[in-house]
Amino acid sequence: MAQEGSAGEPSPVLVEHRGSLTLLTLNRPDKLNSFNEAQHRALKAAVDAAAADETCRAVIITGSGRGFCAGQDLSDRVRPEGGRAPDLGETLDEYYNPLIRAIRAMPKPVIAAVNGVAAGAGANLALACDLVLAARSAKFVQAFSKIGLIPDSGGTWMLPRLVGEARAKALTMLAIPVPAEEAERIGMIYRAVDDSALMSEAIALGEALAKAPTRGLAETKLLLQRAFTLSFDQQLDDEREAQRRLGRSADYAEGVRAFMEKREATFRGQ
Ligand code: LHQ
Repeated sequence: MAQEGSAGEPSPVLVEHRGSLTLLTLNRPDKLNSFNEAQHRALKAAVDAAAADETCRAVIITGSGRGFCAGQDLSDRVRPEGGRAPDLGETLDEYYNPLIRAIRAMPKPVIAAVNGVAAGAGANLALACDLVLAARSAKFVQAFSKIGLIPDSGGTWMLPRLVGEARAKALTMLAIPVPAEEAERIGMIYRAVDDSALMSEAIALGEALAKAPTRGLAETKLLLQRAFTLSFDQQLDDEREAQRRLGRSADYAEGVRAFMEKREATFRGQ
């Protein structure tokens, strides 16, 4: 088990390798792990490294302290009366959009273990992950409308798909905090769990996924994500091509052999 970022200045993202599972912990607890530049750069680098690392077959993103992530660090963003307006589009192009795209494109499952409040881009970072587990005390807040912004980091795309347009409009326009259990009930997240069980449940899920046929999971992830933008016919064609690729994989051969031999399969992610 390797722990990086423990020497000198505390690293804004801790990276821990647990066999084939990589655990990324946002680490600015005094600021509820809100994003400054350093945390952005560190998380993006860690996500890219996990994507490229063939020994990594599942990723967990969580937060240290009592929050998951409070979105942009607004203390960096105070503009004096009459000061020059910032270009927030540049911020999205440089930081948030590449991060969200990297998570959605990563060819392995990404779990969000939401340990506390997830607000603004922090909520949408969690929703960009493939499986969201949240502690019962956690809540999700689309806080953007309180400061005159739109729900970025994919929020306007994800939310109507997850919870329907009517709820998405209410949650975003009114910035209503959604407790974890309600988030589960309305289909915004996978599951709410007891606070004390969050990390053990997330790690158990991550370890199970890290032993699964990784290539099949990656194809499943990408097919499900694209399903909303393709026609049924296009989707059937894409399923055929994915199945063609997977039919040639070692994990498929092992899965069928193991089934016929009535034993547990050993998948290698190949
Ligand atoms: C914070 C923050 C924070 C700094 C809590 N910044 N310090 C993209 C493009 C570019 C620019 C703009 O943004 C974006 C994307 C975005 O994410 S926009 C949305 C930004 N986020 C927010 O508006 C959320 C602001 N935070 C809150 O509404 C509350 O803090 C939440 C609901 C997250 C938690 O409430 P509480 O549990 O009551 O905690 P608290 O408010 O007391 O916060 C604890 C500390 O954390 C506090 O500092 P202090 O020194 O007083 O203890 C806060 O100031 C600090 N903090 N969020 N985003």
